[in-house]
Amino acid sequence: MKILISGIDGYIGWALALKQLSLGNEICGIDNFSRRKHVEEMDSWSAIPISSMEDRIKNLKEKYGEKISFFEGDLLDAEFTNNVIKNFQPEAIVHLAEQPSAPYSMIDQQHTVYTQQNNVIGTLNLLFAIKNFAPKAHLVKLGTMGEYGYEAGLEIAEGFFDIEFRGKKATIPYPRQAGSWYHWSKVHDSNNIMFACKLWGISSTDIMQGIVYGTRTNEIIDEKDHTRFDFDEAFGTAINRFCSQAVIDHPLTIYGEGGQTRGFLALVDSIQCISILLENPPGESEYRVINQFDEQYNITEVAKKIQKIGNQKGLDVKIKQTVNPRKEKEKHYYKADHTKLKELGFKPTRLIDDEIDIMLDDLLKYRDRIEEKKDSIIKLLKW
Ligand code: USQ
Repeated sequence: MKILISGIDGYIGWALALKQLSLGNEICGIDNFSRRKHVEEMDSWSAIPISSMEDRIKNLKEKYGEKISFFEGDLLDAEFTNNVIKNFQPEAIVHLAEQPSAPYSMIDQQHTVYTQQNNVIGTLNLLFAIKNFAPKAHLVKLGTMGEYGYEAGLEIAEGFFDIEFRGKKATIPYPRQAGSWYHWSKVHDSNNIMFACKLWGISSTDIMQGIVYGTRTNEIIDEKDHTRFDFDEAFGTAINRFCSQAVIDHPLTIYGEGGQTRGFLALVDSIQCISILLENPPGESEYRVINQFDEQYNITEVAKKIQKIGNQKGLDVKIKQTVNPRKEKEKHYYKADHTKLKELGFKPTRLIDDEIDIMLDDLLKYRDRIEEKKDSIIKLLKW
């Protein structure tokens, strides 16, 4: 299969490229390196060092020859986007090229406008390019479980749900109640993609993904294969941040009471899920929504697991509740359907405890790098 990965330089993009190449598929990657720049803006870096794209591609070409190509560019540049799709003629496009941080989107007006413009307009340009130059391509788009939000107090359906209102029945999209400007950008994307499928007959899978964590996949073996791993306040997500904090004896930063519940998925299984979705595309004109996560925990439960496993390794892991910088419910009901991937054959391969164990071992090797940038752990980014 010919697969275009937008955002190939990111945490998931790089790991996915390695997997798909190992399966014999042909990969074209695009990226504007915004993630590297934004993490630098937070005075931070990836805990695990990653090479330049030039070196990454050089290494891959030695193994996979012409099956890998890369173009630097921005989806906001419609001409660039059109040319890539026209010339490569992908059968599938995995769209990961978005600004992914909720805290970053909340910094100020400029960061909010940037996030929504980058994400929403970039996706629109991609949709037009697909319509005009590769109308049969399957668009796999990374959305987030955060699109549904955590306020409803109801079970969350997988995309669509049945409703009866004043005597009439209908199947409609499950309501979205996002909690940050970033999460809203994904909601706007979802609406635009759903409409494009209806309007132009595009087929798309919109993935509502939970929090992804971990340092490894089956293809990440040598140091040169590693994907990035962030721990700063904006770009590090809860588990990855906590593990980084644990290895430098920084107290784990629980916001508020730590009662917020999330769905979690190991990186290796996120890559497995995306691969399954690529192999099982939806029908023509179909807009398919997938809820993609495995286990579910609240933030305190996650911190306690890391404390226990860290202490078994001789670390002295402390937990410290801080004032919650976010506007979010401290505790909430959380039950979300996630059956479609299992029906397609998804079998989780990692449990959270095993993965935390591996992550701590990997991160201990880079303790000095985390220590050097530890001021980026708390930047006081408020909602
Ligand atoms: N939290 C802490 N301490 C920290 C960091 C976070 O207590 O040091 C809490 C937050 O208050 C929040 C929860 O942990 O209640 C999750 O925060 P997060 O930063 O790990 O995740 P979030 O902002 O939701 O965003 C991340 C990714 C985003 C993805 C989303 C999936 O950055 O790209 O869309 O996870 S989900 O959460 O399922 O919407």
